[in-house]
Amino acid sequence: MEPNFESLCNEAISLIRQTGNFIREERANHPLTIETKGKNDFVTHIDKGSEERLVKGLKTLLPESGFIAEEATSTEKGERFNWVIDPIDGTTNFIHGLSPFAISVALMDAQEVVIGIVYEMGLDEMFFAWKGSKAYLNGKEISVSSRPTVADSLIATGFPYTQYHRMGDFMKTLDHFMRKSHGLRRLGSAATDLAYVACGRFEGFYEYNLNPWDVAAGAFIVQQAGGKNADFTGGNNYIFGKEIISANPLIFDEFLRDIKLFMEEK
Ligand code: 2AM
Ligand code: CA
Ligand code: CA
Ligand code: CA
Repeated sequence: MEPNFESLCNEAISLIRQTGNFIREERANHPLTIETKGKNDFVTHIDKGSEERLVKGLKTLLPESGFIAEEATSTEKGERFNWVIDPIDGTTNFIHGLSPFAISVALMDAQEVVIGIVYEMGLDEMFFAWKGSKAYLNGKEISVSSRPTVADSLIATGFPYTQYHRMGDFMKTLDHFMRKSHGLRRLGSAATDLAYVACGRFEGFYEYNLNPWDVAAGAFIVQQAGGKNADFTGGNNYIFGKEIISANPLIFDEFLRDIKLFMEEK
């Protein structure tokens, strides 16, 4: 039977709220256990606890589904449906007691995203959309901004953790947008950056070396809010392709041209 994506989205939202409560409780009442996965790559016992709760609950909601989850507490793959989960996006912020950080959950039907949910916990903001819907923030419809040029735009990005050979080119984009745009921001949670493009707080966002769980939900919400996503060549390999630009449709072409100028791999 074909799942109803609207009710599945609503059920996933209540599960995510419960998981958010677990994260808050655990953070307030217990010391944080921090492990290092690599240089500047951290995971806490709460990331894992959050993911285990999400996996268990989402499996109950859709028994035939599998998972692509950052902490790999389940690596089971679904034939058709897979949940793409980041149990805490912005762990470095979370460790330092700083906002934003978010739970990010997407449902993929083969290669297509059909549900996207980003719950930013600092401001208690639930961003979501499902296939065929508008995009919503705490139940109210949202849309991307209508600022027409990069010069008018607030642009978000993230700093590279690896692929340092691309760092020089990336630094040039910072220099470029610092001069050209309204301003540049680095919040530390890619899922939140995308949610903020969806509701018009940012006009554009770009980052390289992100993983599917960082972007799948947020990029889908941007799309349903009237925005556009691409990889740095302008193609549609932005979920698994480790490069994403996301923007309102008015600045999109100009923004992509600017990024290509510096970031297109030679
Ligand atoms: P995380 O907190 O789930 O790891 C910020 O630029 C983004 O980069 C966040 O979405 C963050 O997700 C991700 N990030 C943080 N550390 C990272 C690392 N070492 N490698 C790749 N991505 C990372
Ligand atoms: Ca991580
Ligand atoms: Ca992440
Ligand atoms: Ca994470």
